[in-house]
Amino acid sequence: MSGAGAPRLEIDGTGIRVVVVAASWHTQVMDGLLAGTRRALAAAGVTDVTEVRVPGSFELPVAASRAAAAGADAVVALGVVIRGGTPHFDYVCSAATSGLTDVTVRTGVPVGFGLLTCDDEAQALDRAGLEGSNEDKGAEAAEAAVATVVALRAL
Ligand code: DLZ
Repeated sequence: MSGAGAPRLEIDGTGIRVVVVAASWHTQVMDGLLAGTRRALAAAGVTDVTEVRVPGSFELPVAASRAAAAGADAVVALGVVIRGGTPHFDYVCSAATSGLTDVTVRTGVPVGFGLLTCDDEAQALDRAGLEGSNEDKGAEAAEAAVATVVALRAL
């Protein structure tokens, strides 16, 4: 999927409670995603931020679900899954994606989707918001989650 066409969001996240749930596989990429999320939340004025680490991306939905039940206004879910030689990749990606979708639709709490699903580590590093990366998916996920909280207030 191309990153071209991404919106530039102006968001005021003052007073919003955000929980960041982050997997632990692929440390360098995860460090970049987390840093991008922190930068974006700070830029949006979000000061109430809790970070929770889980083992892998498969565990993101249950953590997001608990965060929503505990009163988060928005959740940012971060993870990196790199394709290997078995179908395991597809199962983890599918479970994480459908699980996070279920959480956001069921609870009404916006979930920023910061799950990278890549063929190799180079693709992931290019999206991790690190020096030399072309994209900053951690920041994008945080901005999307906060912007959606603001958007839903109009309904
Ligand atoms: C098992 C596994 C593998 C092979 N690869 C990844 C990965 O690239 N990224 C990731 O976030 N998690 C991976 N996992 C771990 C699973 O998400 C999960 O933590 C385990 O299957 C235990 O439930």
